[in-house]
Amino acid sequence: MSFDVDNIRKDFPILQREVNGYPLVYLDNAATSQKPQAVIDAIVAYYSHYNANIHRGVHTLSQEATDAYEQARQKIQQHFHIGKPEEVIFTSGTTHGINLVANGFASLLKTGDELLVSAMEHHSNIVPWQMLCEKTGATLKVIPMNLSGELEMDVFNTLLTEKTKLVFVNHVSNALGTINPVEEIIQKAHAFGAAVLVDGAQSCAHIRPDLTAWDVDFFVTSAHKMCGPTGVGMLYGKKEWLNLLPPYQGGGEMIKEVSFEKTTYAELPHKFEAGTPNIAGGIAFGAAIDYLSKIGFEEIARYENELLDYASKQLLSIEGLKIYGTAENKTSVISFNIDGIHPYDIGTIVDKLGIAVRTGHHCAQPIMDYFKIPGTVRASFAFYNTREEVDRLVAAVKRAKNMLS
Ligand code: 7TS
Repeated sequence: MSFDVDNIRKDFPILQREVNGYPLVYLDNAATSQKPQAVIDAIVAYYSHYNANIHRGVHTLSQEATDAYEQARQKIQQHFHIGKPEEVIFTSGTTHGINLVANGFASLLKTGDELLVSAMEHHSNIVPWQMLCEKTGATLKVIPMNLSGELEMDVFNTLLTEKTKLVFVNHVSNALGTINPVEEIIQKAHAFGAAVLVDGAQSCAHIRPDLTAWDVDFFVTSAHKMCGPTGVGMLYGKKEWLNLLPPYQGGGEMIKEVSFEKTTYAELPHKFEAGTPNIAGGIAFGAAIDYLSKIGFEEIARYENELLDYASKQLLSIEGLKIYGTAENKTSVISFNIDGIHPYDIGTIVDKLGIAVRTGHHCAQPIMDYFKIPGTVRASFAFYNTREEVDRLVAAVKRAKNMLS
């Protein structure tokens, strides 16, 4: 299928709407992507035709719902190149997946152990590990970055020691767009016997990773970043790790047998899936993967890279505008500020012109501290955005600058 953005846009009902009297320009895709009709239809079909709880009923509806949910697990398995379906754990999203792993490591760490985190993480890949360090006496060390927003890999090499037990890093930074060299990080960490968790929340809409080839220990992501619904995501863990970690939550579905004297836990993946899950969400996650796969991740990357180049050049033509995150390898995220103007003021004015961007620290305060700024304006592009929308953004930012300076 050749890439036809006008046709693709027809798949997204929300792109037809107006905001403040202007056609919507949605450039907050890093916060959450918009949903194609196929994903919306999958949710409606579940609730309209086969709504039932899964894994527990002999009745037809329950079997249909279970089949659809398990098919979605298989789609996720195939999409991310995962060896076994039971290595795919449904979660409520990236944050849930990271907390599950961090909680599991509480019984495996001791004082003196070291954990490495990158300088460009979302708070959800920092705070759970800080909580883990408080519980266990382990120490958190930071892999620094340079002014382009690239990790300092030579410092990473010196931080890695026999004491390093875990390394966690995002595949793509939500605030800078940097694509991190995760395969190199995994290889080097493994040489010291450390496990690696990759946060794929920001990469999943742009890159199809091969988790088996990476040999990564854990990978987490959220469906809503890749055209799926909110409230559902996935954790991949190597089977040996998932068997070693204790359950995160206790309840129905995650047990083999329960008595007041002793409870035994279910096999993977159910050991980590206590309670009734987001069934419609899981099924629609599968529909989102089908939808993106039909367009093709190579086509998506090619188109978004062109859009990124064009938008970067156009924005840099505005005097006083500075882009944060200029890594050679980056996705279609542009964080910027204009001299002397608060990002919030720019965001508010462009919204009046129908353009959605995010402003602030983007839940990545250490990055803002590094650049000594309170926040940025962030325009994050998806494959359904257009050059005309970039032009609308640039014109709106110019107007905001004139009004505010
Ligand atoms: N990790 C990264 C790299 C993220 O970008 C986000 C969300 C998360 C984790 C958390 O994902 P959740 O689905 O569990 O909430 N990032 C953003 C953002 O950039 N703007 O809004 C949410």
